[in-house]
Amino acid sequence: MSKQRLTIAVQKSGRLSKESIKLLSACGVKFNMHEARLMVHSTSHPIDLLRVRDDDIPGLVMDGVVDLGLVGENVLEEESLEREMKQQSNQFRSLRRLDFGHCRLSIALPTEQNFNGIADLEGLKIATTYPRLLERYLKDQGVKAKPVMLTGSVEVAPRAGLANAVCDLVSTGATLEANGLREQQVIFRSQVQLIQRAEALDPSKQQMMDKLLARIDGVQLAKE
Ligand code: PRT
Ligand code: ZN
Repeated sequence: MSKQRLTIAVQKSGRLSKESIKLLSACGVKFNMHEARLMVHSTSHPIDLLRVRDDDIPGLVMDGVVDLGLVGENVLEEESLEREMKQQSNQFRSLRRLDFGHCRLSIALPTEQNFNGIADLEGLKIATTYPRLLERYLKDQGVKAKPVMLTGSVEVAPRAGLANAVCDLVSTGATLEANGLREQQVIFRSQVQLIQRAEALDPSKQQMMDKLLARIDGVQLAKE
């Protein structure tokens, strides 16, 4: 990777991809997108995009492999907690919260199940892709429940007999409803953040960075 080019990790394909590219385009950063490519060079600025799974973005920034990343706070905080536990580096700079990718991480139970408060979770198995965020919440609440890690199809876990409840991302609530679940408790609210690696950028990259940030602020302001 060239030292002089700013590298930005973005989600390759998923809910954040389009908005991430749209934001950079609105900043005047042009790309010739090739769907299959991992690395895309800007044709207008010394900027390279690294297109990866969203789960890999925080680690790439925390390890200083890329300069910047656009990622949901749910994934960012989960990775940060995971690394803290493993005593791995989890340092990064939070530059901006951006106005997309809004969602919440919520605990949901089968609709027919009585729920009078968090204490009712005691002893339950809760399926989730975010075990660290869930563990932190349960600990804060003083409730003993068991996170069951699933990387997908979390919402079918109760019906499949894998868990009693779920802790999953929600935006409209339609998915929970379609699976006979009712949202009971929001544990984390998320939107996309622009993050930077902890180690300082060299001056030419920092200059590019300052310009980009000023344009992002302009774009965000114009949206309001
Ligand atoms: O392949 P890769 O790992 O990159 O993608 P992914 O499948 O892990 O993630 P993706 O593209 O689904 O989501 C990327 C990010 O978008 C998440 O990490 C969140 O920060 C953000 N986001 C915003 C959401 C949602 N809204 C969302 N609704 N991510 C997931 N969902 C899912 C949720 O898991 C559930 O299955 O949508 C369903 C619920 O939606 P509603 O509208 O029915 O409530
Ligand atoms: Zn993912």
